[in-house]
This record gives sequence, C-alpha cells and structure tokens, in this order.
Amino acid sequence: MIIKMLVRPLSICSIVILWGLAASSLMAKPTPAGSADTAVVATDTVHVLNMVCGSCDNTIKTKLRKVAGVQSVQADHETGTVIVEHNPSLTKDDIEKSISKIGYSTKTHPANKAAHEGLPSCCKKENQ
Ligand SMILES: [Cu+2]
Repeated sequence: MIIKMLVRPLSICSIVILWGLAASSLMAKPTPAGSADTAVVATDTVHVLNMVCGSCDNTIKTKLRKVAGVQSVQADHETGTVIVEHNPSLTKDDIEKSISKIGYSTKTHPANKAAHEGLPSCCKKENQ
C-alpha cells in the first residue's frame, strides 16, 4: 500500500517529464539546411614546397578559403605547412589540387605555372 502510493506520483511525474522531453526535441528538430555539412569537420595538414614569405601564407589562406567545402585555413611558410579544416566531401588530394591551382607545389601536385607566374615577385621561387 505504501509502495503503491510512492510509485504512483513518481510515474505520473516521469510521464510528464518524458512528454516534455519529447515535445522539446520535436521543437528543436528544424535545423538550417547545410548544417549537417558544417557540423562534421575533417582536418588535413598539407606540406607545401615553395612558400617563401608572409605573402605566400596570405595568398594561400585567402584563395583556399574560397574553395567550396573549405572552412578554415592556416598557412605557415616557416614550417611549409597548410592546415585545412574542411567538410568530409573534400579529400586531401582535392586540397592539394587547389593549392597547385593557386600557384604552389605539393609533393604530388606541381604548381600551375601560369598561376605561379601571377604571384607577387617576392613569392616566385624556382624550386617548384
Ligand atoms: Cu611569398
């Protein structure tokens, strides 16, 4: 008898709580289109062979950020690395191809010559 009286108010409470949770999760459901894309992020570190100065860093950061799917770019000519956060539909190879189109070389993708010629003079280096 005592147990029944304890259990009953509890179960009514828990039903109300569960109903509340269900209602709030339904209300939270509508999310903006594309949010699934930006929620999951992959990170790749690419070694770039011919970055020589801060302008190289800036060129790569500015141009790589415009590539669809790229979310953030860090470039450091001193270490020769470019760290890219991107959505999982992009591969590291895609990123290396984009870097070569900007005028810089990776081990597998030599720089596009015309793009390299268009770089500021301080950034042009023979060892592509
Ligand atoms: Cu430079």
